[in-house]
Amino acid sequence: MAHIFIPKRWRRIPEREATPEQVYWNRRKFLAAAGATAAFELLPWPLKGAAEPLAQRNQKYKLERPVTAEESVTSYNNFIEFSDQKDAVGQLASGFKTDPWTITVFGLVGKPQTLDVKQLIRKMPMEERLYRHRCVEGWAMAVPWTGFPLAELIKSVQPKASARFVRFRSFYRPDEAPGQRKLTSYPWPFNDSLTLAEATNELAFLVTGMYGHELAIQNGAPMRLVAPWKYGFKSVKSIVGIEFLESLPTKNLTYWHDVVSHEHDFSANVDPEEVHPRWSQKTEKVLGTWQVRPTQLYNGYGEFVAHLYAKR
Ligand SMILES: Nc1nc2c(c(=O)[nH]1)N[C@H]1C(S)=C(S)[C@@H](COP(=O)(O)O)O[C@H]1N2
Ligand SMILES: [Mo]
Repeated sequence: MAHIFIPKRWRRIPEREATPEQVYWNRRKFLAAAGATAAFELLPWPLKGAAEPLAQRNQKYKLERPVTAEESVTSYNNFIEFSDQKDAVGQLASGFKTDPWTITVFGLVGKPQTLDVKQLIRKMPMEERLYRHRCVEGWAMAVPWTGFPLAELIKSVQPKASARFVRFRSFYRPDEAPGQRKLTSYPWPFNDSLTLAEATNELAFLVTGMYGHELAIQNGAPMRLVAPWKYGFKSVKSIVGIEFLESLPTKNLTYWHDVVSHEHDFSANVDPEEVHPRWSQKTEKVLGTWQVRPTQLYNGYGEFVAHLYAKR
């Protein structure tokens, strides 16, 4: 049997205090189920360094299609801070430092703060969800993301009554991100926003892992938003700022809206009937297999979000 190494710090303090509740219970479950076969797995994430905490899959969010091969999800990326060539992003992002990483929460909140991502992960209730993802360009995928509900973070910073929008901001590090040096006409940094009602919807997920391990840099490490009922560009990667606002700003509101405002409205909900000037949204192609499927209104998440919109 593997030797179990327990760091001194963990021996001195009671287990309940030493680990966040979630990790504690997951560890108990793991111990009961597997015995102490993989001692490494028993340590909470920050001590392991690489792997995610033992997040349970939330069975509420179901797919009607197979999970996309991870290899496809990490080799075909929109992340223009690095490149506007999807197959070049992975390589160009590979040396990008995502640790240490802090996220500043500011604007109309009772508790503005700067959070260390690793500490945040230990505090939040981590879970795995299988979500569909649909890019406005017409490709789609299905991914097991690990993360926690955005609503949990929002609750903890106590938005003021006047807060109505939440804006997410990505990094600006042109020395390390070649796209930010080359694509100079774009409105850096990458921003996108949700209404507070959308942001506190149960589907809005802050993601720190995929396929049972840490998030790949090209997919938005160390933490990204995933709003699966909206076109992918709303799901800001590598977030450094979360701002609570009373009204919509006219600039840096939403990245693709700023760039091509006639093509994208603010809400950017997946909609097969959307009239896109350059292509139809009626169908989508599945990454990897390139199978063609009908696009679903709200990307199939109407039961969770349709009430937010008067339209249909
Ligand atoms: N910071 C940042 N976030 C971003 C983007 C980007 O270029 N920069 N692209 C968006 C777009 S258009 C899509 S479709 C998704 C792609 O996510 P994926 O590479 O994990 O599939 O990320 C979104 N988030
Ligand atoms: Mo996209």
